[in-house]
Amino acid sequence: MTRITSVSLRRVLDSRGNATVEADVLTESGGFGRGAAPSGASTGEYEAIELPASESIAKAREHAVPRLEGVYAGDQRAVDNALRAADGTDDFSAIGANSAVAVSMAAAKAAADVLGAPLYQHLGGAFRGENFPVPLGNVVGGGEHAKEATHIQEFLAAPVGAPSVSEAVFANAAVHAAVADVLDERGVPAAKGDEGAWAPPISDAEAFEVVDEAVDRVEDDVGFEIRFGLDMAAAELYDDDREAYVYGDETKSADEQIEYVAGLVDEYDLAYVEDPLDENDYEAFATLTDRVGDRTLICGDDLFVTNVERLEDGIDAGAANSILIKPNQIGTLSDAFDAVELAARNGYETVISHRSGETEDTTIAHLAVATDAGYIKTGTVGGERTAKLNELVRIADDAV
Ligand code: 2PG
Ligand code: MG
Repeated sequence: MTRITSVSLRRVLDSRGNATVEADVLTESGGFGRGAAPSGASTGEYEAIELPASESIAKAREHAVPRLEGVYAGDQRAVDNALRAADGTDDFSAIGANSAVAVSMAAAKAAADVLGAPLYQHLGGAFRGENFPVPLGNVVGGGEHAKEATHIQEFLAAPVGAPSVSEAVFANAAVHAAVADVLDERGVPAAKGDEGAWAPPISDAEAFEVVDEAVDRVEDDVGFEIRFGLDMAAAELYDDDREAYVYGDETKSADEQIEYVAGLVDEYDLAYVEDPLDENDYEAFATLTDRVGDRTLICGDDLFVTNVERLEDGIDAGAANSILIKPNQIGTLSDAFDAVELAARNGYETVISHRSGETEDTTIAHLAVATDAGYIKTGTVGGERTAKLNELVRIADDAV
């Protein structure tokens, strides 16, 4: 029933106005699934390769589509193996990870459609975990997502004490609104960055004050614990030639960066720190994790790129205690599941994540529930972000 009869690919807009790949998968019994690839701006050096959308579509039509017809959409490994075989490289540089991930997600949705089951059930089995992922909400940001704003890429509200996913989602939106109030009181104008976070022209030190204040206000209001965290995207700050992290006119050595981040964890009781160090420096990651990993999550994004081999190296080195999972970093849902499984077996927390360039696709909300992830990072406001957040609320309400 889930045998694939057709795969079609087209160019659609992403949230930055760039072209991205959308895939439709049809099965012989009339099952239908649609998936669209997201796109990063602060991409890791070791990610699977995204090709220009038109090129990726042309290559996938030529090499992948003929192999996919006849494969069972309900057999996700078979679909993803067909994509890998059609590509023939390790990093999807032949057909593009953007077409691969769009087809992989569309096939999963087509299979769920045939079964008449929500995607998270098809992906994760019949049992839904008791726990819903805590949404990490980007409220202030800069780096590659907004020039002239903070050096640190993302300040993320973390409503760890929220009694429900819905209250967590609304708490993050309230922190986003409170940040606007605090900035206004300080006379700071702020546009928004790529993910809808405020992108004020202030120092990182002032951003900590602003977010801390906004979180406190909302915490008082809602009556449950809200902390915050960071995505430092430090590979973008790191200058290989100078062997230093560059913050405008200032630089920090790796040791100074470790000292700086450890100090921030203690001063602000940070719940989460993503990519605090360069993607090639497992050793510095390990030093920091050893120091603060008992009280915060040290998460590898550009460090691990959802890749089991890099995660294995990280586990051996003690580099982190959590991993960011982005299906398009590796190219297929099966590969993303393998990374989740390896992480879980080794006590690593998993954080399912959007990209800065997004679409209305809601697959990651289902993926987070299906894999019982502790966290989901998918923004706070803006249609392509709320698409996922509202889907999470619907899943919790059994209304998908
Ligand atoms: C990140 C992501 C998403 P990008 O660094 O975690 O927030 O950004 O998609 O630009 O890599
Ligand atoms: Mg990141």
